[in-house]
Amino acid sequence: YEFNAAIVREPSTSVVNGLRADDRDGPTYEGVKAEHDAYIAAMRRAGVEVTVLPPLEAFPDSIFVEDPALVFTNGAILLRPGTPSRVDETAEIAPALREMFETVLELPAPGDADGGDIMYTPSGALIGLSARTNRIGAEALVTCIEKLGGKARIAETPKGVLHFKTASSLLDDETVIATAALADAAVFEGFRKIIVPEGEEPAANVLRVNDVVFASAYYPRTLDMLESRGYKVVPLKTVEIEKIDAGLSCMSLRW
Ligand code: CIR
Repeated sequence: YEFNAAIVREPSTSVVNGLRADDRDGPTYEGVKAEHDAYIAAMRRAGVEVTVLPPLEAFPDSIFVEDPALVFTNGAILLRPGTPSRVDETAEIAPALREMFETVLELPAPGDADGGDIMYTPSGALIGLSARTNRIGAEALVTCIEKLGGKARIAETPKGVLHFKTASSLLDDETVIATAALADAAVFEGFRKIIVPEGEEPAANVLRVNDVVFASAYYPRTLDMLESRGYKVVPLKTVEIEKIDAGLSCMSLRW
């Protein structure tokens, strides 16, 4: 969670058609744009140099750059998003990554993996299986991460969660925040676990950036809990992006 650099992508006006699990109303472009602008400003205040990529009208979900790639300080991995409308986002982000990283690996076909399912921890990456990340993809990804000199292991996640990190996030070297359902799933053995209060499940997607924690502004009990444990919280608006199943980690690639 110590980052110097990040990549984000401007939302396109097509973001109003972003994927969502149920057919509730989509967000407005202006609403998403305002939340995204505030997110970039918070990143910069936290000491991160942010590269902003241009919007892609053909890809409504392309603002969520976390999903088509994975980055480490010594290289990047181009992923294969596990939903048809997002597969070609990888080719769109590849040129920027090739410019910034000397080593860029590619997740081989036929497996799928979304970056939203990968959590970095001090002992290696945790890859959560989900509707977007299948076992073949996860196993191939372990090999790619090892080629970059890292470690990774695969974790089962409960059904009904879009991404592993929709329901859990790393807060510091020893601590994760998670929904009760995921915390019970035993993937976080050895970690101190902070469980989000019932009714505030989306609050489990926070983003630790250097000495602050970005958290959704709408879950007061979670914000209190984080503050009372000594975390410096930066509350950010997420109403619009939550309408398309997204949270704070999804909007950047960080290293
Ligand atoms: C999708 O369904 O792919 C987008 N509407 C939301 C992606 C959220 N990304 C993430 O959790 N890493």
